[in-house]
Amino acid sequence: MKTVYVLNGPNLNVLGKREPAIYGATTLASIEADCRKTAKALGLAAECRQSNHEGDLVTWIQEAGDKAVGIVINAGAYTHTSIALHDAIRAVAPLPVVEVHISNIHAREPFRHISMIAPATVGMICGFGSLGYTLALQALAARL
Ligand code: CA2
Repeated sequence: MKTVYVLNGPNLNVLGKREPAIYGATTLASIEADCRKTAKALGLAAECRQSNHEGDLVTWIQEAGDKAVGIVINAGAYTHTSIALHDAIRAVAPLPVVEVHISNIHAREPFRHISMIAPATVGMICGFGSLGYTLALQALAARL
């Protein structure tokens, strides 16, 4: 079975427990279960991981370069700051990477309008809540 890595960054482990007005009431565990189900329906296996540490995400992107056919990533706030994640994604090219955000980052504070990783990805899905992960997996599967 071909594997897709679904990576989530800092604070996404508290989804569904804080700020439901912005991020919804769905927990990360529920999103990950949905990802596994969606991936299976697409003939893929989802390997889901979350970390609050930038280096873990870099390591997992590198690992996906060897073990996966693509990556779905919500890098959380590192989206807006991390050249290390940008470089890691570039380093696994041509592995396709789809960026996801639960909220519409372009409709929020100016500091969220810039994604450091966007130029290294296939594309971004944002503003559709937890559905974004399903859409990202579908986009990745279509690309493969
Ligand atoms: O909209 C998204 O998915 C974000 O990647 C979520 C990040 C934020 O920094 C990005 O700008 C957009 C935040 C992760 C979740 O943080 C929470 C904070 C409080 C309660 C629940 C989640």
